[in-house]
Amino acid sequence: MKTAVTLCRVAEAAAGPFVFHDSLSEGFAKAAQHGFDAVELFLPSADEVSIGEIKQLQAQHQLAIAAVGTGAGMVKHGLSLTDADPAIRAKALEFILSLVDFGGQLGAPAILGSMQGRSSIAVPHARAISHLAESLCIIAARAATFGVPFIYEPLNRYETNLFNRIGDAAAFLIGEKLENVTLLADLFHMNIEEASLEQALAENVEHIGHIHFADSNRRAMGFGHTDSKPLLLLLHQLGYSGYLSAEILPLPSADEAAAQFIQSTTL
Ligand code: LER
Ligand code: MN
Repeated sequence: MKTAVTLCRVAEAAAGPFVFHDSLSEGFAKAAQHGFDAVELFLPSADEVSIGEIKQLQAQHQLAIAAVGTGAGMVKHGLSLTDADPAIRAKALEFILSLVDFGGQLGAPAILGSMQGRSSIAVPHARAISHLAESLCIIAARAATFGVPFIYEPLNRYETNLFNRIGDAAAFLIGEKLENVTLLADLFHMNIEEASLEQALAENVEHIGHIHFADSNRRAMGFGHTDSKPLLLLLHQLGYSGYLSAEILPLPSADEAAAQFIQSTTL
């Protein structure tokens, strides 16, 4: 398993679960210094930084790009794939495709988290799910042109009412015959929604392409009440070979969170 750390450049997400918020050059340097294999980028848009600049930072610090988040479309522009307004849904799709193209040029998949939105009186559940399936089909096909998957993240009930559990999301992918979409298992969300973390991971491992390895309180593992060692052993036994990514709060400080994360992912 490989490790990644989140670098956030979105001002509206300054209080979010991201470790480093400084310039990308500082963030890459910190990631390398702590011994991460990769960075996960959370950017305001696809034109925030050129592909050349990212490649130069990668070469300088020997870091891969694990994934690219798309949540800025929601926190900055209020866009979602399940909005009642077709014009907003279209803008949401464009925004995500631009980040798929950005990540794709770096060999990295993009993630759909908060931009999935939620169902409402204006957009009943079945319609929201059908908007989601339609968009995933288009986005996953674009990702495939770069030879990368697209990552869909079930979130806890306070952030979406579409899919909260990994098994339900996996059944949805199968039912809709969605190809080239993998699931993101965020252990913080799973701590709220799953009856058993182990069971949810074991039953759905073939669909899981990325992991946000966070403790129950969204701090680094070891700073909350999740027993992480059995989870690490299980993932190892299951043959999970993707990233364990530090989408965690930078507490008590970014450096201490990063150091604890690295320690907690060492078997
Ligand atoms: C995104 O990865 C996530 O986990 C959401 O909770 C964003 O706030
Ligand atoms: Mn997450």
